[in-house]
Amino acid sequence: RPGLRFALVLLASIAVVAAMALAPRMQNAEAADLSALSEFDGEDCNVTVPGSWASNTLLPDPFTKIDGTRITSKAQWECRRAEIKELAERTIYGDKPAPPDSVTGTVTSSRITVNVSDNGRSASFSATVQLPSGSGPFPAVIVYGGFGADTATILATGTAIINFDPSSVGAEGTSRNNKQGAFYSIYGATSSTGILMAQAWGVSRLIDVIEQSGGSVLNDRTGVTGCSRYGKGAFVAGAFDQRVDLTMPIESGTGGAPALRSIAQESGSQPLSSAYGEQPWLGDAFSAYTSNPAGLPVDTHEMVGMVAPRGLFLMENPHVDWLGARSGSVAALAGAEIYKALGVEDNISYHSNTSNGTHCATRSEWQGPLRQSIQAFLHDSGNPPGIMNIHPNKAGNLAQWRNWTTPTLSDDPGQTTPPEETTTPGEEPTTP
Ligand code: MCU
Repeated sequence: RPGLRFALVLLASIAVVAAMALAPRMQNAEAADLSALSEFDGEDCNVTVPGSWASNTLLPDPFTKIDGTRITSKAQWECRRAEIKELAERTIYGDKPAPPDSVTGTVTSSRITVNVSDNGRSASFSATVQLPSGSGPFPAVIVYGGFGADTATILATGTAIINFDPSSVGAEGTSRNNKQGAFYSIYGATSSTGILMAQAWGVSRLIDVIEQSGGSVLNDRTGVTGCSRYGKGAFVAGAFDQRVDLTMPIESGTGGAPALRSIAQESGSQPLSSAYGEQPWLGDAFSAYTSNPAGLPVDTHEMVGMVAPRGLFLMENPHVDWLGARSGSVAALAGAEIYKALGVEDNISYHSNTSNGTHCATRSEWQGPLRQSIQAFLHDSGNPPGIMNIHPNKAGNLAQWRNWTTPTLSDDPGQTTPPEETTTPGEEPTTP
């Protein structure tokens, strides 16, 4: 039956050709899918930081790359995010080292232990676990510090709590040249990385151990929250680890979510120099910007954007001026433009429309959106709240803070690697 054989060969060839044609598209589809696979997906992005950059009294355009061109596709956000990460580490928070040589540990129903080695040094820390009722494995929310987070509501959603003492990884109360905690045991007491980033590194190592545990107690869905100084920490942890599915900073104030340029102009808010001096929260390099936030190449709306497309629920207190809630709304509104451009507008929520002015109080107004966020991002159930509920007394005006527009980003890759131009060094390009 040569006719049949010919038909089969023809069909097979069509299949092969079709597969070859589809292959790059499938890769592009993966690139366009911005969901997190690792702590940081932009490792291959080749970021070159310039020696200097223009001063800008407005919030920098999140969509303009270091080379001055604007991104045009959603897939390009990954490498733009890598630029933002690098610039933010250099100027605001200090460096977050690449994943360590070795991380081991255990997850039980009451405790997570973490042992880390990197560059020949090692350190350990642990966190306690509280399980909800029901049978696991459960998603978990890492709660920084011991106050301000509504742990009862979190547990009631069938979500575990990991009580994280951030001082075990990056301690408060030290001088900048004698920083303490597990991070500094490995990277040195004079590391220029601030304690917020050190603590964020600790969160990443907890997630490493949860991932390795294979879902015996906890599954791989993780959120992070905390109030006040611990809200600053939660914000940084969520921005700098793409495995965090839901980031929920509460009343984080200066050094947390509020836009730094706006803080400098918001009356009564904690001044940049105060936040820099009170604790080694920010990196040592931030000293150059406490009186000159316009000199920063990035601002916190771009850390908000680093969290995108993942879940983010920012909570703020409009009754205590020190907390800079107006600047918090500025960062949320500007950051929400990044969520919009990526087509995931509902994945960011903001709420400052509270009645009780007590700092870090448990607030009934936050219960509903908290529950809904956890259900959506940690249990794959229902839709996120997608709210921007800003207290009128502390409502920032985005138009006053930007001179850029929000692009419509395509689903196509903005830049493709030209296929025929690969040559081995020393060889002439071959014509096919
Ligand atoms: C909002 O976070 C801080 C604030 O930055 C400090 O100036 C103040 O002393 O404490 C706040 C806090 O953590 O309160 C619990």
